Amino acid sequence: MKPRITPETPLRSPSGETVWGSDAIARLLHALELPYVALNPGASFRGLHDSLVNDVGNREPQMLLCLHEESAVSIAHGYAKATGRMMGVVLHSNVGLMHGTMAIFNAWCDRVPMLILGATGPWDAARRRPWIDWIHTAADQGALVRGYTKWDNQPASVPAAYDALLRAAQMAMTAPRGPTYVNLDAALQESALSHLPPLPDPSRFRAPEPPRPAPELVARAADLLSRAAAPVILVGRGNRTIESWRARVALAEKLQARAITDLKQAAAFPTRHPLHVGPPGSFLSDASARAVREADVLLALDWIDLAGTLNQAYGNAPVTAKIVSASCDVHVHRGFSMDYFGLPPVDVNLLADPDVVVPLLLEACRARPQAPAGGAPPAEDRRGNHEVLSLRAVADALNEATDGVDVCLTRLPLGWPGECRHFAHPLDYLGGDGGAGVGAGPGITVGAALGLQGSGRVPLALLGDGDYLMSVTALWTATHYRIPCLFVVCNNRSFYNDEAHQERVAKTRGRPVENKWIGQRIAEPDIDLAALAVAQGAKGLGPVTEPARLAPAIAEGIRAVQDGLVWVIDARVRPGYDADISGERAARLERAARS
Ligand SMILES: Cc1ncc(C[n+]2csc(CCOP(=O)(O)OP(=O)(O)O)c2C)c(N)n1
Ligand SMILES: [Mg+2]
Repeated sequence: MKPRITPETPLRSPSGETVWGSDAIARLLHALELPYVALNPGASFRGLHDSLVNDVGNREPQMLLCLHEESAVSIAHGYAKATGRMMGVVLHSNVGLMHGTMAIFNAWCDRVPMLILGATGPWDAARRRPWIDWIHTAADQGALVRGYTKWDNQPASVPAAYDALLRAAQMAMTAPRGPTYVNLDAALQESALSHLPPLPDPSRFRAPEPPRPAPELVARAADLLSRAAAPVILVGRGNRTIESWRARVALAEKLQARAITDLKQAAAFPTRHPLHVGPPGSFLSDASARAVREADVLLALDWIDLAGTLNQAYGNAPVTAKIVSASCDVHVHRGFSMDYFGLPPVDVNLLADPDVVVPLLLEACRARPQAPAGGAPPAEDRRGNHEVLSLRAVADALNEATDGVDVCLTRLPLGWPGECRHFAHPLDYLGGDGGAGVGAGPGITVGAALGLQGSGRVPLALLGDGDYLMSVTALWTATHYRIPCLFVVCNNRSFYNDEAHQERVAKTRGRPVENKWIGQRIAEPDIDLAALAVAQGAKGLGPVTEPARLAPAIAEGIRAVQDGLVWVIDARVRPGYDADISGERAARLERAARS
């Protein structure tokens, strides 16, 4: 997809004799067809900034100015979630990188590709300006993000920078995908070159085709699944193509296997399908846990935290089901964070991308004619008359307002009742933020909206007030570049998730539950969330307090987004959740299963 937003067109610059180090780097980024670079400016990359504007003309990549580096990274994250494509980010020296780190961690945990360019004051101390170049030069800047990037490098010459950028792009796009970081020395960017080192041809440095598992392993997996009495598919991370979606459905139908999905990852299987066991959540529902426990063969398609899921279903009892795993996630495990989760037992390990594996299994499996034992009841479809604006009431209003409209949910709030919204297409929902770093929602939504331009889908975020407030200035990038999207802020005027935690602690310790709001409530004064949108050129509506008023408000917002606006609705929801999101219930079930 080519950039669709109106570029800020620079005046033509006179063609001079001199070529600069950063010109060479900018031309390579152009050759890589990087569509956008999100950034907040800084002197450490003033050379590159000049080259992007004046040498390559602010086109491929086109700059997206962001008001905070965390938004810049989240925008690239959302863009990759919606399109599967990588865009760039430029972060200023150590300080810009520090601002971007949480969002980089989210992108890493979510396995999305991203080319992050960094910059440092001149490594050659003799070329540093007093004071500022010294505080903005770090001995090993990449160390700040090495634990949650696939690769980092600080090239010392233009040919080395070519190599680093090609490698960074290739590695970011090789599954399991993720962010890579190339730190560009300010002095290298600002060096005059006697000639432009010849640009390499990026088509010769592309990410490799994904590997296919050995045919004998596929045959063994297919045999296990075809002979199973109660097969279950844990449908985890998958791509956003309709072909892969259909292949998953075809496999489940051929095997008459029940399918379980999860809200941490994007829509990957139709939730209304009779084989789907729901509702999807951050943890297994009771019905899903039962299905896992009763399965004799489990097929895990890059399922996030397979060991934890087995634990929830089995407790301490031995895992009796045979397990087939299709995932290559093991290739990105690093020592810093535990996003590799517990070590699950696996009987057939297909070390490959699940969307490569599914069509192979579909071909190799024999059809199982019988219906699955105790097929899942269809997910709930009830609509209520709501007296208070609960998350369930928000879901009903959303369903009413989006009837017949193609919407892409770019974010769901904590405590979302998974049974209240169905997914029928891979772009119906983009999944969580990967690292559970609050503040990701606004940027991810703007980036996804950018990627969805021209698709006919309305980008729509339902997000917490805490999430919105942490990164609300991401909206300005959307209004400035005319990237339409709709935000429905589920405003409980609290970091409520943690009120629930304080309540649990108080109960355990016999202390007053009434104190749980202290240090949590975002009230007195209430923040005018709509005004924060208006201040940035978006339309802001609310607070909406009446349940009956929300559906018309969302419908109006959708029309506005279709007309090209950025629209925010402050929906005053009651504090409290309609789903278990703490994992405490899951842990209780696990303990019960153990005893
Ligand atoms: C960066 C970051 N800070 C703090 C937290 C801890 N935390 C988890 S959920 C949450 C509350 C988020 O508030 P909001 O988005 O309003 O959702 P609510 O809990 O009210 O439903 C907090 C503070 C976190 N996960 N990430
Ligand atoms: Mg809140």
